[in-house]
Amino acid sequence: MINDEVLSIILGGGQGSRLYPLTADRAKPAVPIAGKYRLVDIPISNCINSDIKRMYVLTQFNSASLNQHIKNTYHFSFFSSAFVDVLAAEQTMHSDEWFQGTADAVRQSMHHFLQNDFKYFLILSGDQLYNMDLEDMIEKHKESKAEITIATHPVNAKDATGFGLLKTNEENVITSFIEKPGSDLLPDWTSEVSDEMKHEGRHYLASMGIYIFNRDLLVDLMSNPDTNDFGKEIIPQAIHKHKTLSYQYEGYWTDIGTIDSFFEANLGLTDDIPKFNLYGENRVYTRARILPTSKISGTTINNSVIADGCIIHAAKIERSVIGIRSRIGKNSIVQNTYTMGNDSYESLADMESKHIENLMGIGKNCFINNCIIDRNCRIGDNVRIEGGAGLKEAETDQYFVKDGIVVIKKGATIPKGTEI
Ligand code: ADQ
Ligand code: ADP
Repeated sequence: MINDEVLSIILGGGQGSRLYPLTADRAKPAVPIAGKYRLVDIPISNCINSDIKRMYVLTQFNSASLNQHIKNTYHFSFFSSAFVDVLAAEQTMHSDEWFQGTADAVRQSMHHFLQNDFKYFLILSGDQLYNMDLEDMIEKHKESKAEITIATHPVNAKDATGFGLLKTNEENVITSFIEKPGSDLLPDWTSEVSDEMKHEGRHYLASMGIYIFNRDLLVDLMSNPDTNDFGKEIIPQAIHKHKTLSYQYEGYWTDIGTIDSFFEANLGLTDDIPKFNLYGENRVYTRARILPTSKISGTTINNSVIADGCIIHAAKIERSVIGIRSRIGKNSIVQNTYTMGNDSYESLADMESKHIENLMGIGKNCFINNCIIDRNCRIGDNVRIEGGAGLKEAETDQYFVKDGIVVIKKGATIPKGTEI
């Protein structure tokens, strides 16, 4: 089934500076998460699970890994109108600049969207982890005859200042909206949330950055070239002129736009009962790679997830996410770590012909804690990486330290015996 009234636009990221260095040489939607997926698989899967199968992914720059991933993953029947297309910021007769903001990204791509037949724009953020029935949101939008609907989520005071906050009336129509207010404003701000949410300290209703717009309205709003951003300009201005509904969602939802939140969201998958459920009825789609099973020996594994195709001899793996085709050598201890794995396998013969000391992966006798290891890294034998709150921010060609997390850059080699 395809919902032929809805066209979905996935905002795939600005310059991705908050996720640097994971976005140093790939588009943000292509950042690998959860051992075998890419960020963009989350919004795309939410759409597919809701029968919305026409999607554009807007990204600031084209990257080979993003295009390959989309091309190799989302195949629809020849007879179907379904598609997932990547639109990168492009120079045109009218514009020679990168997207200036979320609304500008939509504006610059509007000529592509309007070639399709549809009634509603569904605008999604590309860096959030959640599983939501978008079809229900569209139904509520239609039933209430709203012109705009914003998905909203109750949050606590600590998180509130990072979001657009809103107030609603009894009919869930939005009456006020403020983008990322200062904390001095919070005491005077009251949102309509349930007693259960209040009990959890979640007093503020935040915009999830997920919007439905009636087609003609968005086309009209985009004709003002001075507005570049949904949260800062379009939404605060529109709520006073157009009926804007709040669609409240209380399930798990988290922003994964920073190194810290990205790290926590990944490691959260190792909890006894993870808040984001990969094992439910709703699938998260990704590339079907046809990898072999993982081979593990001599390893104590606790609260960890191990993707396909790994070869592991570690002593211990604890609270870690181990990505596809990972190798971990004897006696190594890996904890509180997300290692993204490798794009290909190397053999011992490769080591000789490429004149390299180590295969891609983690060597022998290593100790790795509080670390993100990007794809295709070589961590030599006897390396010790100890992230943690006390570790100062730092950057070298090989790694980057942020919020106590050591991020080993894509393809980096950490020589044997290194201590970080
Ligand atoms: P932010 O997440 O801070 O707030 P923004 O940085 O605009 O807003 O990002 C929204 C989405 O658009 C993200 O997926 C981002 O990667 C993407 N994006 C940003 N700039 C882009 C560009 N130039 N081209 C393409 N994509 C781009 C927004 C709302 C808040 C709301 C939060 C919820 O403004 O009101 O509370 O989302 O996370
Ligand atoms: P994804 O990018 O979705 O994770 P893969 O992990 O299968 O997909 O592949 C990533 C990249 O590595 C692709 O460019 C692929 O062509 C390349 N690759 C995969 N296997 C090999 C190999 N054995 N040798 C060289 N390159 C490979």
